[in-house]
Amino acid sequence: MTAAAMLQPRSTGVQPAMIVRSARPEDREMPLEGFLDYLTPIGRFFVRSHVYTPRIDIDAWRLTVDGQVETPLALTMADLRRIPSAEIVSVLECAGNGRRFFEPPVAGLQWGHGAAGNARWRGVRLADVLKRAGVRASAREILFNGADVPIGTMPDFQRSIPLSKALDANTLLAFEMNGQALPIEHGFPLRVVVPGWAGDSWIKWVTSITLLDREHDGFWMARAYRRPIDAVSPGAAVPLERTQPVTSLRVKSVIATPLDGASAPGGPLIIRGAAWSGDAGPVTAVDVSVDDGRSWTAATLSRNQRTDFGWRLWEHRWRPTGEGSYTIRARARDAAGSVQPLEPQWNPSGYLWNVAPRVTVHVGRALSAPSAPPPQESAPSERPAPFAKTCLACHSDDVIRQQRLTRAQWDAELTKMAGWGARIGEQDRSALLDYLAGSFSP
Ligand SMILES: Nc1nc2c(c(=O)[nH]1)N[C@H]1C(S)=C(S)[C@@H](COP(=O)(O)O)O[C@H]1N2
Ligand SMILES: [Mo]
Repeated sequence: MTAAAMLQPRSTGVQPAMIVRSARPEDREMPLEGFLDYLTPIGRFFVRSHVYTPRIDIDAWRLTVDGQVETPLALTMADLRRIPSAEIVSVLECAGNGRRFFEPPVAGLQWGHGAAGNARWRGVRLADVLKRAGVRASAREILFNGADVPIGTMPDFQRSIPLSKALDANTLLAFEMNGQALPIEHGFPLRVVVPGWAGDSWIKWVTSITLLDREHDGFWMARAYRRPIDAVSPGAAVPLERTQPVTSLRVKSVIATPLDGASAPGGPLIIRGAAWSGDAGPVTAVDVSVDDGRSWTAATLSRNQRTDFGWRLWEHRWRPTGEGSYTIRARARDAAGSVQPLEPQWNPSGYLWNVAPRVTVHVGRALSAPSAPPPQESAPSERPAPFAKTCLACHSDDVIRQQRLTRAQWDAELTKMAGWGARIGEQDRSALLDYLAGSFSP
């Protein structure tokens, strides 16, 4: 092993407490108790990778900067380390966090609340790197690409952000997370940090930056990570031209404890969680209701955690007035005055869930009904023969088993996968569709 190879951090490995949404590629969710930590430990930080984690040869690694610049650059890590560094605490949250709560269900990783974490990021300001290259007047958007390689004929994961966000002093090219070298799952050796914006803009393993005179028109900008411009009735289709790219996160709180369905013996109870916003941070207040939203009381926010983009822990001490079931809700407010909604705003890709969380607790002796058993995964019928070679060649089956889709939605998924290189014969296709629609339905 060369010295350089030793520099590459080992994988932190799957922590037993993580919820594995997909084993291959790696997609792991933080359990709810993670919202009790101010800084999320790396081993508990969610992972969202569209494709397999790449291998990085740090000796050969370069960051290129080209396109609408005066001087194209090819920087080594040593070059970057000579630029004065900056540090910021920021939430990283996947646009699809909370997708499993949308009704009717939508396709995609069925994240609960935990595709979010709060970390201290250190790196160089993107603006400082762009300044060295010389931004031409024609530059409008900054396109990032990473070292990960698409599976099959899937489009390469590339995203662009507007020049104004790229020049913001908070936007970094980070090489450290919580004081350690960036772990490989989180983008070693360098990732984009776009505080306030959803995770899809935070490109990992970044190797190239291209200045464009317009928004990038690749699949991941033009077809994915887009949200409706107008309100949508649940389940309705939205034409692409009535959508816009996902950018800022929205004001949000999550209840870490008590857990939904928990029983409490009576006496004082502490309700705790975390709250954050996007470009409109910091969070300025969290209100808690113990009567399902009829009345609200201000929770206590941690005083030394008021940053623009990090989350704030909050707590509310509560003494139940008697035995029975109580429905607890929390609702955050940000510096712009936006308040967490009480009702969902459904959208076809299940993005930006930020509904005021709701948990029910049973206080007192076991008089109250025991909590409902967790929903059973429907028993899958027998897998058709082509399943293994068509589906499991590229990804594990966990990503399929978590879906709850109609036949039409499964049909659309098969079309998408065929477009990404899955070879599905006509006969195999109907067998697969019968199996998927029969086994994993809403
Ligand atoms: N190169 C690359 N960057 C990427 C991704 C990816 O698949 N490839 N996933 C993005 C998405 S959708 C999210 S939510 C975040 C997740 O970052 P994490 O795995 O460090 O939590 O990385 C983003 N950056
Ligand atoms: Mo994401």
